[in-house]
Amino acid sequence: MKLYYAPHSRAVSILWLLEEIGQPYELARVDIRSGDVGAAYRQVNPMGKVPALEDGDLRMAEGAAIATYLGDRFPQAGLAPAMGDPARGRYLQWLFFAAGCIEPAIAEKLHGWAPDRLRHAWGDFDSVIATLDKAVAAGPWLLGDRFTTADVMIGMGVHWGLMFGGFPKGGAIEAYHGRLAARPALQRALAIDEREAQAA
Ligand SMILES: N[C@@H](CCC(=O)N[C@@H](CS)C(=O)NCC(=O)O)C(=O)O
Repeated sequence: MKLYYAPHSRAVSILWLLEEIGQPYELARVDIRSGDVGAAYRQVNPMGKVPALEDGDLRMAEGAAIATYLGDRFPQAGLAPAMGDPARGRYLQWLFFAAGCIEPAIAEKLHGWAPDRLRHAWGDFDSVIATLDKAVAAGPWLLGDRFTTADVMIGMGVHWGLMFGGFPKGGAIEAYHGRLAARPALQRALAIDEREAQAA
């Protein structure tokens, strides 16, 4: 497998997931900050963005889709409730909540967009925070004792939200982040990301 990646980007969530899965993979650096990723990479992802994944003949993009694919592709890692497992419904809900609600809520905060709960698909920053707070309060993970790919995608959103997105400190969300930060796979992914950033 090959992960198309750039340091300090959304590709870090898939890097973390690959570290959780523990199967061999390689990193392919994409220079997203040069202004031109090149025609060859646009064959992989017409948006020119990272992450993208290559697995045999498959090339695919969009972090949430890649995470869903990888969770199912390696059932032995135990990171995704199987098809037909009732837990899969909630699992998918949280898997998509990261891109669908957390990301735009951070953008709302960062760019000072006027909240518009009714019209905005993510509700608003405050309702996303309240929902998240409730979801992670019991813990340790979103599905209770079961750590899943959804924790990786939500967890990366929480990581960035606490760093620069105005997420509240000192409550359930920060405690959840503390549990995530203790995972060796996340520590390895962040170390790889830092090493790659230094080498850039
Ligand atoms: N919807 C995409 C967003 C990916 C994305 O925005 N990636 C940024 C890096 S964090 C990127 O590649 N930007 C370069 C560009 O747009 O040219 C996903 O969730 O995977």
